[in-house]
Amino acid sequence: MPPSTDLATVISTSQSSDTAFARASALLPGGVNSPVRAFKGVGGTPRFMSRAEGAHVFDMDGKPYIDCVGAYGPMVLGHAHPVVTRAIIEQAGRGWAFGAPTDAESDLAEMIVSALPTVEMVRLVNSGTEATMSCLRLARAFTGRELIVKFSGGYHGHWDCLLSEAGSGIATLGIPGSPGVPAAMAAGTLSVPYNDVAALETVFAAHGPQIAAVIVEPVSGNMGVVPPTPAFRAAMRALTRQHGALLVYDEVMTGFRVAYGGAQTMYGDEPDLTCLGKIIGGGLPVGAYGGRRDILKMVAPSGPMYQAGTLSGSPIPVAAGLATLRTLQEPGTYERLERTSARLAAGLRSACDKAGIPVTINRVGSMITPFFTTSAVTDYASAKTVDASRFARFFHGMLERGVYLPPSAYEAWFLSTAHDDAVIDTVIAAAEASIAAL
Ligand code: KE4
Repeated sequence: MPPSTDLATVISTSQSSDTAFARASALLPGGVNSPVRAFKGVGGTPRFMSRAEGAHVFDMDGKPYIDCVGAYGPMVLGHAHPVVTRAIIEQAGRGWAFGAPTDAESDLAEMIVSALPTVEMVRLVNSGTEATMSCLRLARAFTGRELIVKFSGGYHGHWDCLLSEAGSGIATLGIPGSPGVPAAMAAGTLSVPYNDVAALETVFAAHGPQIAAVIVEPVSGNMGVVPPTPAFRAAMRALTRQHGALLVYDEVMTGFRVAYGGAQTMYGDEPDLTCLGKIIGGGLPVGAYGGRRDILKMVAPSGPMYQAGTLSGSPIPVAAGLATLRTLQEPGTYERLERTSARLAAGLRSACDKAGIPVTINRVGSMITPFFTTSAVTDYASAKTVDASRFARFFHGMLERGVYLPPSAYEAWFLSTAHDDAVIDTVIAAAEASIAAL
């Protein structure tokens, strides 16, 4: 929902970014290469960034911002981390696209397999979208079935079958969520409310024998942060097993984020297949899908299910991913992320309480979303009760005070190991001032 006009008084501006945005808008659809970056959800001009280091990004004028976007997840070590930077530079000096396998790809695959016990074999690709698209093709190939179940508010990349919205009723086939998505592609996907066990049972009762897979964000981040209930997680595993469908955990966002072994390890869950991205490339383009060996063996060339990629497993993104995961293995990393993220959540809560602003703060590890609403937020319908205009004013107040948030009320904030106590204190102070001015 576009922000109301009273935002005009609070939207901050930057001359350089205004000029850059005007230029970009003539060359790139919406002036950006990914829609969320265009500030449509909050109004105003996106800040064009020029460099980043640690917990900070810097716009074209050199103005620093504490970064709570983290490139939407990958930058869990902060920007330009010296170990990752060195790995990228050293690999660049040895070449970066061979069209041939390298041993480093097995190193990264081995780290993923070691971190996630349910992943016995993995295929590297170039993005989260490629990971989920390929993973669901594999699920369909392995089961010989076609229906996919996803959850409203869940985002798994922009593949046609996943740009499908709920039809008129719970068990009705999906309808296109975007122009250009063929009705037939959307119809193969059923959308169910997140955390709704009864709705999931209804879908399986109606379509069980035709369902190839359930794909879920094991902690939702794309409607804002919404954790799963234990009953919801148990029902997904029980119903897929009972009906011979596969359970796919889309951990593109949560993998190596909420825990080194992702949400599945944190919760003790056992999905059949897992999708990864973001952190496993350290901010360079890497995605992956993996899981049970008996399923992965179907992927070409070991099996008949085709999937390929010119730059899959490229040496520089793989080097960045390896350096990132190795650094994340340092003792105390996730305890530190937990502590600083909890401090930020408490600071946001206290600022809203002081100002008498209703807020629901959902947090899992270093993924946080403050929802300006009076209700609990457990699914997409409750997430949509937020006051988006109030969020937009808060967003611009924070931007003006040097804190860069995701420009949408329905995104997760991502903290990094570079967000130390002093940085968190600055974010809290900016939030107190911005919330008091709402
Ligand atoms: P990419 O194709 O953007 O690498 O990954 C798609 C994807 C798949 N699965 C999950 C759970 C995801 O969160 C994503 C991408 N996340 C968004 C953040 N809301 C990326 C930001 C953007 O689209 O610019």
